[in-house]
Amino acid sequence: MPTCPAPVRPLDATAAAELTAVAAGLLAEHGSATSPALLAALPKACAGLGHTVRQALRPVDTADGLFVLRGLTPDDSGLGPTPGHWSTAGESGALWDVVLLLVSTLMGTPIAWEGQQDGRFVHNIVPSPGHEGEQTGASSSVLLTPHTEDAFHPGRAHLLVLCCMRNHDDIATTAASIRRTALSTEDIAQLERPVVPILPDDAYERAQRFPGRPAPVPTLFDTAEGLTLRFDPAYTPLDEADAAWRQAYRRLEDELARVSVAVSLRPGDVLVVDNDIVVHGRVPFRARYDGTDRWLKRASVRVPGRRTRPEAEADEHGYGQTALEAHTS
Ligand SMILES: O=C(O)CCC(=O)C(=O)O
Ligand SMILES: [Fe+2]
Repeated sequence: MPTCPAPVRPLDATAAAELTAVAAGLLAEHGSATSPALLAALPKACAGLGHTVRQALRPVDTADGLFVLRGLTPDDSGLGPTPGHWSTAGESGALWDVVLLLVSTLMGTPIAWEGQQDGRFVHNIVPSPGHEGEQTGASSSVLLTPHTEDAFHPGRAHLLVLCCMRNHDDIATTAASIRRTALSTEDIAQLERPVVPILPDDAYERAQRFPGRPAPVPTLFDTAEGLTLRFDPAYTPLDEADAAWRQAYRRLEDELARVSVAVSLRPGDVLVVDNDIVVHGRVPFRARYDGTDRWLKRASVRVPGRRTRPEAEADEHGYGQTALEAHTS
């Protein structure tokens, strides 16, 4: 097994068993991973978790903004077939939805979008027939270009949490940290200017009808801890920008490609990426469509009180929809 190119945070067997047992208890009590009562119960359930689990699930603390939590052990035969589409996933792998909600709640507040995957707080990322060439989680045959998750939206997640259910063909998620890039001060200054907008992506069925065109946004933002970024070239009308900005943007793309790591998640691995520091994507692959396909579960988390974005992004209204929060805590 090749070594993991991202920092690995081990979760020992006792802590993994504790987390899984608490998730199983919540699921048994509430009947469904999408139950509003289960969502509301998350903070209390987290408060009851032991120190080892809580310590393993502290927020991202690596300089480059990502880590892989390793130690959870889904049982492949018990998972059932990989769903053919997110809309037919139902309760497939529901225990892991709850595990992911606990992990997310330990790090912040899970969020969902009304217009995406039926408002679920845990998304199923599976390749789906007819979607092979899209720039969404459901694609397969194309490179999913590095992006900030929900880049168009000022209320996007601070953390993206991807839990691997199945990945028989070792298909890699890519991750590139802005903190590892080397850009000139001139290029940084160019990209701190709001020049072009980022448009809503194809995964938002309802947000497509959001009013008007979004305003131009800066690509880079300087904070006390270093640069953060908001980047999604596939949904950015680059040809509307001036030449100097475009050249700086191209150099940013090149630098992100240079520092990109390919993380092939194993079942049970949870990849946590700081969505303000790291852009992620996926290498192309051939879907199997036989119930054994690659299958990830994804949660999005807000971390209250973060100062990683321009002030102007604090107001998320006017973007068609606002994020739903799993609980208030
Ligand atoms: O499939 C992957 O590895 C990542 C897909 C992706 O971009 C996402 O789930 O947000
Ligand atoms: Fe993504």
